Amino acid sequence: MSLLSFIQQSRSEKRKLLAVLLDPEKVKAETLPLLADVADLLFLGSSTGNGTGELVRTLRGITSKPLVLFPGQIDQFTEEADALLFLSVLSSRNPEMLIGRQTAVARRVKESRIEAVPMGYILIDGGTESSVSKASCSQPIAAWDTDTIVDTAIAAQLLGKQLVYLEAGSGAKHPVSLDTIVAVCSRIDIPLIVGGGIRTPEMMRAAFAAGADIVVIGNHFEQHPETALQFRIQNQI
Ligand code: 1GP
Repeated sequence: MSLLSFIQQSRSEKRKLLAVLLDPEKVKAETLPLLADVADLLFLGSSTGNGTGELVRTLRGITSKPLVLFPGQIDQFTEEADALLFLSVLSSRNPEMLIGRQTAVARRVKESRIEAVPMGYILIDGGTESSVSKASCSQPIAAWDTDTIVDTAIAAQLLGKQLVYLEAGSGAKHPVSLDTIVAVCSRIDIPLIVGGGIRTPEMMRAAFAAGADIVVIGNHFEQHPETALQFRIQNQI
């Protein structure tokens, strides 16, 4: 089954999904079996750095869960993964992040036949300068500016994106607010991903209850992999 069909089917069955974000340069190999067990999806990537190909090969020996590239850089592309979040940073006004980097890698992606899922990526201020903000040389949308966040998400859908990702930034002090999640998901018809600064099962469940279809957790599991089982989704909220 394709990644998009899996996400859409889960949504129609009201099944929420936990995506564990693995940074190839930071993840500890001994934590992978547990994290892969708890996750519904494994996102691979980071704002900088490389090593996704090797991580995909390691994970193939551990899990059959979908391995999804969530790249911060073009050189993180590997056709060995199952799917690629082909994202455009719609909160940015930097053309490199809107179309430049996508153009640079487009031919390789097309020729690889990997499933590329068009995604609108919306960076929201999480109270710290995020590495994605630095790496993309673009400003996040202010957390209070719900109208702009919602309008950007609607624009994503109208542009043909299949997913919207509300990102507070890795290690954000403040995750995307529940009010923002409610406002966005009441106005778009495509699946919603939320990530950045989610550190407890309660925060994860609250994001789901507000309307997120997928919650992404990275930083917390890097620091406290031993807590992963507490996040297992019992389907459901
Ligand atoms: C970052 O949204 C993801 O791109 C996950 O954020 O690392 O804070 O969990 P955290």
